[in-house]
Amino acid sequence: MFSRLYCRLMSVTVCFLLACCYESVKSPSISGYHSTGEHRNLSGKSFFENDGRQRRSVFLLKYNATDKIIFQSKEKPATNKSQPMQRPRFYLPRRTFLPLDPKTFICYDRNSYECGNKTALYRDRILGEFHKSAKMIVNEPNFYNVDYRRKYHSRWDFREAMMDYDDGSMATCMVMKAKVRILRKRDPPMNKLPLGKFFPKRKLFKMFQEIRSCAIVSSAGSMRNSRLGHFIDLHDIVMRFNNAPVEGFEEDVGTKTTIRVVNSQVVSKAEFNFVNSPIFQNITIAAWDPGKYNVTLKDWLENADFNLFVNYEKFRKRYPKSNAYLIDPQSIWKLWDQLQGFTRTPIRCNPPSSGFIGLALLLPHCPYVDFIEYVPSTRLNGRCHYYSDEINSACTFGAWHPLAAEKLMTLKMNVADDYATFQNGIIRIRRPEPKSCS
Ligand code: NCC
Repeated sequence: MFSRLYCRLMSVTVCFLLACCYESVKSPSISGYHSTGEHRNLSGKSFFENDGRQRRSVFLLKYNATDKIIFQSKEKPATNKSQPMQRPRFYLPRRTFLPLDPKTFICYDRNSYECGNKTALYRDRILGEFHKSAKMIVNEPNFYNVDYRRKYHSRWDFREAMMDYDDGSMATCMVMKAKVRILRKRDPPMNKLPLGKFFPKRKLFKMFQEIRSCAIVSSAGSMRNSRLGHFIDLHDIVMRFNNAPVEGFEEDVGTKTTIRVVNSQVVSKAEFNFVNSPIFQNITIAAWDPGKYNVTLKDWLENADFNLFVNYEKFRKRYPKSNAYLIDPQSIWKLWDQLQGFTRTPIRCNPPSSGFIGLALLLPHCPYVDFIEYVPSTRLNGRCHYYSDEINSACTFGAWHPLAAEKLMTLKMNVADDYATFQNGIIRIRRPEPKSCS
């Protein structure tokens, strides 16, 4: 078994090195950044190889901006001020302090020793905060009736042991294995129910002949002043969340929107104006609601967390050509299972955030995904969103969703180097080869 594993590790390493050579020879840098410098952090390790993996700058890429299918919406902030704002059902504690002063870690010369050390120190502080936050669960109610039993059999023990040596592909495969998906017309019981008639016939992203790259734009406050708009727009698919606007923030968040992942509060609450707001039109919509853990789709239809079905039907009636889908709630909990399986301590018994669900939905369609400001860069500013003035660091470090665990797992999958991750705010996740996940 070990010799097979050794062979697999060797082949993965060889492929990775070949891919590195290929890209660095073929691909011009679009920003002038290069990641050839060898730096050591304070513990003496190269910070490009801090967990045994060689990582690269995400800017060493060749972009071909031609023949893209671009979906643009005229986006205005999607909150209808005339509608009373409903308080969220779930309490999100407000944390107005930042656990660290990110400004002291900002640096620009990625090849300098000093910048390398600053970035490595920042990385260690952020990881520390995520670990702390991931462990902060005390007597939380099990609202979703999560009944997860960790399977302590020999295979599991072996898998746990292997996680220590994981090069990231195990984490990525686990996310892929959740098979987060949209519900289709033919899925029972939808094939027999009126709701199923409203589902689009087309498969997700059917209109794309080829997808070469995807970007996910988190709604985090640290998107502000990122100036990553152009970088984001160069991707074939751009995913955004909920009612996060583009208008007025183009330089930082880009102009292109292909898909929005929206939670059931946004679909159902009048203040978000889901059916009428232009922000949700002429793009793909993937709406989700968790229902309860381990229930049938029939039960979900009767007991959704927020009743998104009424507005979903209205939306589909009004825009019959729209690509508006519902995400299979069972697949969302499978993703939660994978996240818990990956994390050694118990995670929050609440569904994953839209960000993590979006990643799991998108990854099977893209050779790689650039996730922007999901892991906060040194631009971290305490704001909850880039488009609001609310100060709440709990939005970044987690308070209700198992956000800290999600971000730690995502960091494990990351192939971008520390400078790209913690100074530029970009992590990159490559879709694994199907064979490597078997
Ligand atoms: O805030 P939200 O998330 O819409 O953000 C979308 C995704 O961006 C990532 N994010 C956001 C802020 C931040 N500081 N750091 C981040 O990493 C997360 O991955 C997040 O998923 C949601 O996940 O759907 C959520 O939606 C909001 C809210 O419903 C909508 O914004 C509409 O107002 C939830 N807040 C409340 O319900 C009060 C939030 O918990 C999760």
